[in-house]
Amino acid sequence: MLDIQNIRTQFPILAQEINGKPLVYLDNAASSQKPISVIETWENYYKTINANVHRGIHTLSQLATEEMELARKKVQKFINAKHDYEIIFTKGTTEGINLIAYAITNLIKKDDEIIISYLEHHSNIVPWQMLCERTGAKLRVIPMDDQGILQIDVLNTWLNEKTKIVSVNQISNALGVINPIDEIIAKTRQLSNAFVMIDAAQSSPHLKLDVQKMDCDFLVFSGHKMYAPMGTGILYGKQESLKQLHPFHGGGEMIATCSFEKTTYADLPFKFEAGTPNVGGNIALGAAIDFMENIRLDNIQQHEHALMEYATRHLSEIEGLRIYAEKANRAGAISFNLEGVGIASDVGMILDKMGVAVRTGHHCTQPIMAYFDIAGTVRASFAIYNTFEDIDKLVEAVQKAQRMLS
Ligand code: C6P
Repeated sequence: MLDIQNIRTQFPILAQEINGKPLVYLDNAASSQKPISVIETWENYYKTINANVHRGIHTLSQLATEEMELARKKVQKFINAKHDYEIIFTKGTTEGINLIAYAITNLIKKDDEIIISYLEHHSNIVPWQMLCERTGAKLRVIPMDDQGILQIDVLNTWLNEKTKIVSVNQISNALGVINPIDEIIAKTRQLSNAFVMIDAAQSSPHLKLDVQKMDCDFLVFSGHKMYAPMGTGILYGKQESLKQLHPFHGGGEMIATCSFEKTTYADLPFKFEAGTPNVGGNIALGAAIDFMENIRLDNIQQHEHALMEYATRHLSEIEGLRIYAEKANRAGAISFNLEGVGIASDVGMILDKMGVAVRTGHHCTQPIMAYFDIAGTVRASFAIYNTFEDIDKLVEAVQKAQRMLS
């Protein structure tokens, strides 16, 4: 049995009151809170090590380099990558997707095809639209049904030699739906030579990731959603796949040789890491991975699954409350509306007054909102420190909002 109360004591922010009420933090899909081990790692880096990496011969620079490269190895192990140089530090999921969508440009011709899904966050839509504008390629979108389940049979006829990349998320941030990425990857391998990219922004905090087992080419996630500082993120790329791509940013770190006539690029991972990285943040990302691995991913998954079941059961008892994708296999987040009373943001404001933090609105997924013909939803999202009592307070606050807005 996990001692959630003990875990909670490791998160100083949770002891706060908001609007005179104990904080119930259920906006983890937007950004999770940070444990003291992560905060102290980051603080200690600035107090005792702070120096640039891979550049200096002096002791602090070497220490900073050692610590950051150790964090890279922790990430490698966390997602079971074959090599540490397949791990690229970024500032988040958005940067990782943009990096690939830009770096792949030279491999894309007019009328080639890029496949995404209906359930994508804007950051897994817009970079591909920009790539299509640059190259004349076409974007195809896997449809979903009214339970937010992707209709992946279309792939049987869509995948062919024109398909250059299939990029989908593992868990939808708006609905919490877990997508059938194993089947999507298997079909893509069977019917095309396309790259596969997985947006793991919402799965890395909740599910065990194994990139070798998944057999994806690229996988991206953000540190700040999994207990690490903001401005940290990871792009994993299979060695053979990354080697086919052009660099994204040019600058320091990413060159082997540079002259006015010609520049040659550094080996992986540095070819994709131009400029000074977020050294303290990356080291603290390593501490966040230690935190999660100490609890164990299967324990995290089990606890959050129980929270999801409890929340679904109790929220669905509220008359007039609609849970989106209620029948789908979901993790991390539950999205709902009080039908006929106010809009999602009105509900969110009342919840905030009661100390309950949730996200309301379109969650950067306007196509999903258009599908359901709504402006937005109320989204409660979970982390390891949430309790059944948090869910009770959420339900109570939603009932109060319903009374106030009716
Ligand atoms: N979703 C949410 O509240 P960044 O902002 O780069 O860390 O992550 C972008 C992103 C990409 N893909 C998915 C599936 C995501 O959920 C997110 C971030 C947050 O749902 C902020 S919009």
